[in-house]
Amino acid sequence: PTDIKEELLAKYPPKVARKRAKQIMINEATESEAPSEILANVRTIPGIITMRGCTYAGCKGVIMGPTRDIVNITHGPIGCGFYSWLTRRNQTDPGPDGDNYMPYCFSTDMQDQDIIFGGEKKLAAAIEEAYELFHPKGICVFATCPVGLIGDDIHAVCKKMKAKFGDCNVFAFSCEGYKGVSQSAGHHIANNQVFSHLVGENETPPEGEYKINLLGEYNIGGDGFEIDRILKKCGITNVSTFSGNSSYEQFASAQHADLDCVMCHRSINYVADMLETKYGIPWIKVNFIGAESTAKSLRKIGEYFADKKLIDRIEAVIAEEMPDVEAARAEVLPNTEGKTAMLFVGGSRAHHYQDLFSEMGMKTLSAGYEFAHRDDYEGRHVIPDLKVDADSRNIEEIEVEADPELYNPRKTPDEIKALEDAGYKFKHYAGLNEQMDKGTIVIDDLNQYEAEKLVELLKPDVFCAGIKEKYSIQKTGVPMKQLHSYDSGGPYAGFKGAINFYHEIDRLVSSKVWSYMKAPWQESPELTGTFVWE
Ligand code: CFM
Ligand code: HCA
Repeated sequence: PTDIKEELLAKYPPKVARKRAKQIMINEATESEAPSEILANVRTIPGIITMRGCTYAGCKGVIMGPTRDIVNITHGPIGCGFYSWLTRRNQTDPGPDGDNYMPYCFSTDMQDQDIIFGGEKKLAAAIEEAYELFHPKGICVFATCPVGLIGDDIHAVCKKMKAKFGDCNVFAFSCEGYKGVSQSAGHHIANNQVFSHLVGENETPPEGEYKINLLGEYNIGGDGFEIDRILKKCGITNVSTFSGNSSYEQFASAQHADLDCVMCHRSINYVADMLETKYGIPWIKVNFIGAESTAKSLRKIGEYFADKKLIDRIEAVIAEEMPDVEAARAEVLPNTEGKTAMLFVGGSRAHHYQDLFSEMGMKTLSAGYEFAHRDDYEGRHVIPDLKVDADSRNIEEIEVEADPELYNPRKTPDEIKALEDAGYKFKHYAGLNEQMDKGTIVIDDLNQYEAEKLVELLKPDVFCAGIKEKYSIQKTGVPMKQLHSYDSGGPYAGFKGAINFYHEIDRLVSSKVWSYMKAPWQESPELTGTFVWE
C-alpha cells in the first residue's frame, strides 16, 4: 500500500504532493496506539478535478431538497436550480391530498441586469408569485454565488414577505456555493436555519408509542420508505425524518420524539446535539444499510426504550425478515465472495455500504469521503482537536440552550449510566477507519486522476462513486455502481434493500461485458498506427 500511495503522488508538483499526502492514509485500523490523522474538510487544490460539489448543493439539494411542502426558491442563475432539481432521486409520498412541490423547479432565473442592478425586487416578486399560486406553509430561499457577490439581502426580503403574508413561514439560507469548502458547509447552514425557524413550532405531540426521529436519512431511491416499513412493523413511531420524505409538520414536531437516531453522521450530527441540549432528547448512531446493521440498529432502539413488548416485537420482525435475506445472500455468495470493492462517496455511504459488501463476502480495498470531517474517519473523540480555520469559521455555530418550557430529559442520569455500564453507547461514532482492514487505503477528497490511477493499480471488481466518475471508470473496464443516485435502482436500505443490493452487485461483478472493454487496436497490434506530426 505504501507503494500505491507513492504512485498516486508521483506525478504531482512537490507542494501538491505534500498536501495530498496528508489526505491519503494507509489504514492502521485500531492496532496502532496513536493512529495518524487524516487531513479532511480543507479546500481542494485549484486545478484538481475534485469529486466534490458546492455549499449551495449541500443546502438546497441535499438537506432541503427532499421536503415536499415547502416551496424552495433558488435565487440565482437557472443552472443552479436545475442541477439541484431531483437529480438526487430523493423520493416522497405526499399521500392522496398532501402538498408536493418537488416536481417544480423554482428559481428567480437571474440575468445580467439583475447582477448589475441587484436582484432583491425580483426575489420579492418570485416569493409573492409562489405564495399566490400555492399558499404553502413555508417558502425557503437559497443564495447562489452571484447573490453573495452582489450583496442582495435575502434575509431582509424574506422577513418582509413573511410579515406581509402572516400565514407563511418565509426564511433564507446564505448558502452561496463558495461559502465553504464543500457540500458539508451547506448541510450546516440548512440545518441551523431549520432548527431556528421550524423545529418546535408544532405543540401537539403526535400519536404513537416509542417515538424516534431519524436524522440524516434522505429517502434516496426509496430507502426511507423501506426503513419506515420496518419501523412501523416493529411498532416504532418515526416522528420526523431529517429530511427524507419529510414535510413541514414533521420538522415542526421533532421536539416530541424520545430518541434521535442518526444515520448520516456527517450531514447532521450537530442537530442531534442541539436537540439534546434544547429538548433533552438523547441520540444514538444507527445504520440501516446492510441487513445485519439494520437488525443491530433496531435492537439498539429496543434496548433504549427497554420495554419487553417492543423488544419481543423487534426480534419477531428480524426473525421474519431474515430468511429472505439469507436466501438471497446464499444465492449470490458463490459469485461475490472474495471479490473487491472501492467506495468513494460524499460523507457516510463510503462507510455504511461496507457492511453490505461484507455481507456479500466482498472486501473493501480503498474508500474515502468527498467532504466528511476527521471525526467521520477517526471517530468522534477527535472533535475537540479539530482545527478551526477561516473556512470553518465562516459557518455559523448557533448557541443553543435548554428550552425553559420544553426541556425534558428523557432518561435520568442514573438510567443513562445504567445503560452505559451495560455497554450502551450514546453519541458515539467510531468512524470509517476503525472498520477497514489494516493496510487498506483511505483517501479524502479523491479526484479524477487518483481514481483512475487507483483502479489501474488495484483493479477492483466494482468501483462505487457518483455520476462524474461513472463513465471514466467504466472505460477502464471496471463496473461502476453509483452510490449516490443508485443509478436507477434502490432501495438498498433495510432488509428488502439488502436483497436488491446483493442482486445488483452480483449482476455487476459477474457480468462478462466488462472484459470486452478493450478497443480492437488495443488487443491486436496490427491495427495500431503511429501519429506523425508534419
Ligand atoms: Fe449524508 Fe447523504 Fe452521504 Fe450527504 Fe451527498 Fe447523498 Fe452522499 Mo450524494 S447526506 S453525506 S451530501 S449520506 S447527496 S444522501 S449520496 S454525497 S454519501
Ligand atoms: C450533490 C448531490 C449528489 C451528487 C451525486 C453525484 C447526489 O452532492 O450535490 O455526483 O453523482 O447524491 O445526488 O451527491
